[in-house]
Formats: sequence, C-alpha cells, structure tokens
Amino acid sequence: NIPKTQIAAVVTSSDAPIEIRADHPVKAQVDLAPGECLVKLVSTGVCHTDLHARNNDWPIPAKTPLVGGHEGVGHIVAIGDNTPDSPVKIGDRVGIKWLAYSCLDCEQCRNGLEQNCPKAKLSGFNVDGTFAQYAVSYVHHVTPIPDSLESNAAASILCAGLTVYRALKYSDAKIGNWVALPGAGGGLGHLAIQYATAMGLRVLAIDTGAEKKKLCTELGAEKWIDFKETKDIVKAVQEACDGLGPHCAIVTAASGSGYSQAVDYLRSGGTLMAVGLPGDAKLEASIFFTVFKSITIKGSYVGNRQDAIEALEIAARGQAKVHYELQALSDLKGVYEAMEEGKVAGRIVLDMSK
Ligand code: 8ID
Ligand code: ZN
Repeated sequence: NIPKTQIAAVVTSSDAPIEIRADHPVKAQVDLAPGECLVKLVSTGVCHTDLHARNNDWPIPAKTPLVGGHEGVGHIVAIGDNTPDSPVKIGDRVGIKWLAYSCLDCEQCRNGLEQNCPKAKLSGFNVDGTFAQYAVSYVHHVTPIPDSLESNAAASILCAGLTVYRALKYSDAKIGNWVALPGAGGGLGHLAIQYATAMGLRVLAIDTGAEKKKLCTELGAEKWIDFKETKDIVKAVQEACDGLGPHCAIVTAASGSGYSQAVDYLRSGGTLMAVGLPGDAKLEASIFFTVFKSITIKGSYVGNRQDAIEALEIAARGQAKVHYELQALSDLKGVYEAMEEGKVAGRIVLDMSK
C-alpha cells in the first residue's frame, strides 16, 4: 500500500519558486539499497538551514532538484533487502536529522564526529529530505522517538534541539554560569534557553521584538537585550552578567551581526560556540583580546546519533519543549518568507497529514 507518487515541495533553482508537486515519485521497496529505509512522514520542522539551501547562499551548493527538510518524524514502511543488522524495523517511529548517513568506519566517525564523515549524506541538502510524504533514509542513522513524545513536538528536536544541546554540552559552561544567546527567539535559540536552564546556567537572551522577548522570558531567560534597540551591545551584555560578561555565548543568529561583538563581551576565560551559519560572513575577533582574555572559539555542527538520543530524552522528560505553530506543506513558501523577515518566534512545524 505504498503509493508510486506523492506530494513533495521541490526546489528546482534558487530563483524559481518552490513547486508543490503531486506526482513526485516514491522509491519502491525493491529499489531501496541495503541499509536504506522508507519513512512515511507525520511531521517535519522548518529550519533556517532549509532556507539557506533553498536560496543557495552557502559556499557549498545544495543539489537540485531538491526536496528540503531535515527535522522529520514518521514511521518506517519499508527497508531495503539484504539489511541483516537493522537496529530498527517496519512500523517503528523514527526521526530523520540533518546527518542522514555516515560511513561509521572512518576516523571522524570513530571519534564520534559522524557529521564530519567525508561520506556524509545530508537530508534536504545532498539527498532529498522531509518536505514530502515519504523520505528515504538509513537504518543506522534514523533516531528512535521516545513513546512519550508526540511527533509534532519531537520534530524540531532532530535539528534545532540536537544542535543546541550539543553546543551546550561542549561549551564547558558550568552550573551557575552565564550564557548569552544571540538568536534566542528563533528555532535553535528558544531551545537553547531551555537546555541551558536545565543545565543550571543563567540565560541572557539576545534577539528582537516583543513577541520573542515574551517567549524567551517565559522559557526561563533571566535577562533580555533587544539587539535592534541597544546602542552599545557589549556594555549592555556585560552589565547584565555581573558587570563581567557571560562565561559562554552560543551564537545561533543566522546573520554575521550576531557574532560581531561576542569576543568583546565574553568574560575572560569564556567560550564562543559558533552555531549560526551565515554563508559569507567572517568572524571578526580581535586576536589580541582573544589571547589576552583566554577566549576559546569552537564551531559546533549538529550532533551524532548519541547526541540525538540524549536531546530527545531530555525533551521527552519535558525539560525542553518546542514552541511551534503547525502549518501545511503547501504553506512552505510563506514559512520561508516569514523566516526571512525574522517573524518566526520559535519554530514552524509542518503537519504532513494535511
Ligand atoms: O549545526 C549547526 N551549527 C546548525 C544547525 C541548524 C541550524 C546551524 N544552523 C544555523 C542555521 O542555518 C541558521 O544560520 O543556525 C542559524 C539559525 O537557525 P534557526 O534557529 O533555524 O533560525 P531562526 O529561527 O531564523 O532564528 C534566528 C534568530 O536570529 C536572530 C533572528 O531575529 C532570529 O530570531 N538574529 C539575527 I538574523 N541577527 C541577530 C543578532 N545580530 C539575531 N539575534 C541577535 N543578534
Ligand atoms: Zn536544521
């Protein structure tokens, strides 16, 4: 009962509008390679990365035609023949994350940096993703979804939640420390507030507008700075954090501007976790003060299978909840427009049953 065609949102080029096609092919079971599985989607979040891929504004190009999407939850409906050691079976509810596949045998994979595997396949970037009724994924990389977590609530943990969870995990921030979150009102940022407070960190949220301020404050941010209304960000951030600045900054802003003052406002010994992915911006940091203040700068890129399981477990226990609005796949163009204008507080999740 797997159909031959499906509804899918297809990007043909960065200047053409997204096409919602009703006749997009579904890969048949016999065509699935060993290790591949077919997932019938229930729900998928829309990440700013999907917008970068759609606009082709990164230094590495996405494939075309492209079905975007990498925060998917659904059920496995088929598995390729000759997949003897599958950790999942037909009927299981699983998540599809950005990292669709890695070889699991190279140095990066062995070190737990699966996302840096030279053979990495990326959902909604170099392989088709979750903005369709069915997605092909890989049995060793799909993530089982905890029973207590509803699909719409789980979807954005697969990228937004996982990414900020891992950034915090590797930030060296300790209980009672201040963390600054430029981009706090967005998809990644609003989850970073919750994972950070669950770790016992004190949160300074940086973003703009009354709606995002309300969301950040409700989710546990102790302090708020509106980056559009504040003249001297460095002074304001330092004053908000004991006059000394935060111990850590997790930058999830999708623009270079969110990065610009981070090294200046960080406390000595502090860590800058670079997460947001503006395509052409440079990180402008004073070499002198990076050294003089003993600053650490780290790039943090999604997470591995274990990070995904941990991020979902924390969400399943109610310690991180995606604040989302449900829309339909046919609304994707409008979702991108709202995201481009900075109007999305939290996340938009697409209900794939609609
Ligand atoms: O693995 C990774 N590192 C990873 C994973 C997933 C997403 C990286 N990302 C990247 C995305 O590609 C994107 O570049 O993180 C960025 C944020 O993704 P998102 O959270 O999905 O985007 P959003 O919901 O649009 O939120 C971005 C927020 O940043 C604010 C905006 O107002 C918005 O709320 N912002 C901007 I743009 N400039 C800012 C600034 N100067 C700022 N906030 C504070 N200061
Ligand atoms: Zn993402």
